[in-house]
Amino acid sequence: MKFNTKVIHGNQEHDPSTGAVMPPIYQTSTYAQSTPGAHKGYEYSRTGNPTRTALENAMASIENGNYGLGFASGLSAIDAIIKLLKPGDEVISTNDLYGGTFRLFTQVFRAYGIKFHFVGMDQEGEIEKKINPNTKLIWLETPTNPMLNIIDIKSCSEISKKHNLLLVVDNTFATPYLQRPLDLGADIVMHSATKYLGGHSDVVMGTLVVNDKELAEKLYFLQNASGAVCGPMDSFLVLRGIKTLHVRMQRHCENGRAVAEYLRNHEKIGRVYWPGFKDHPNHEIAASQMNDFGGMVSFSIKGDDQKDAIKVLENLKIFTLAESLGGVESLSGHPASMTHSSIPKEERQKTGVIDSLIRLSVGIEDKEDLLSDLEQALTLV
Ligand code: P1T
Repeated sequence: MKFNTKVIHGNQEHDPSTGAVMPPIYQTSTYAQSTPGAHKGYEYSRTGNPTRTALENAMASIENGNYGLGFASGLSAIDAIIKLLKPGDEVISTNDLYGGTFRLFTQVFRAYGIKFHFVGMDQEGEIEKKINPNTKLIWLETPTNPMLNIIDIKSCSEISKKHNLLLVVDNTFATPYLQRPLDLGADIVMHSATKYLGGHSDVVMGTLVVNDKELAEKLYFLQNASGAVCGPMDSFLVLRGIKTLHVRMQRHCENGRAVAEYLRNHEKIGRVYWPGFKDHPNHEIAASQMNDFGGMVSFSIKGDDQKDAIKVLENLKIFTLAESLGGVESLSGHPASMTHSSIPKEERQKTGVIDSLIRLSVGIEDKEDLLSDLEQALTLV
């Protein structure tokens, strides 16, 4: 089955009892048993819920994996992964990543004795420098949030296999429409389903997909034991979102390209970060592991004055200034004070997240309106 068919039909069945084409929202916490232990596959909705199962199966299908898991948020999905580790274990993570992931690693799990190394994985050889007998896991986002760095998943998977490490790819920015990390050798693919998968800025959710049965069982155990599961309504909304993922992503990519090119040719713009540019440092890797370049674009205004960036953000009209990304509507953000404020300034600046950086999640509106909106805001600086 091809991807565009999978998003609509992959691992999905009509409801067996009524033929309902979309799975019902099983808004129930528990399930009747005829005698203790005799049930129809569901006992309690933290452990399992049919609407969540439908979402988990659909996720596994579109990521080309065997097992899907749904969580209450992207961060709770990450939390479950790190709970696979024990005190003394070490993680090598990309140094440009979502601020909330950095906060979870450094302000929660460090206190439990897990050590995190942050390295520039877009440069060859950086991972190996940190590998030692305690290393257990490699964590990466590609493209990264917010600098749009590209990391070679296949070469990371060669390193992880050689050293018997788990390779986790946060695929939130790319989505399985553009990139399927399990096919490239990753062990776990993680999503903030809040973003492109849900696609309508109306739900918070996280998902994991894996191939290995034993790994899946460990994660199912943690999902149930810690209990940060997604509810049936949220599962339904993300399942509905997935069905249009391919058409939305096509337009996100088209509009993302138009915005990136417009900004690059604008006299007031300093730097534009978008992996589709031929001179992006890892453009060739992006072109080989992704089907297109996505709808996320970051940029700075010439002179790098934070006041100019704030002025532009305050004056955009179609781009809404808000946290998050991946919805049908265009959003703008100021990573330094919003999504990445939990990363200390000196750490942020090392990776390019300067105070004048603007991040855009380019939506699926008419691109001429988006460009006019940018134009009118940029005339003010
Ligand atoms: O917000 P939540 O669903 O818990 O997902 C966390 C998360 C994980 N990974 C990546 C790459 C993310 O971008 C996020 C959330 N990011 C934002 C809210 C943001 O605006 O960047």
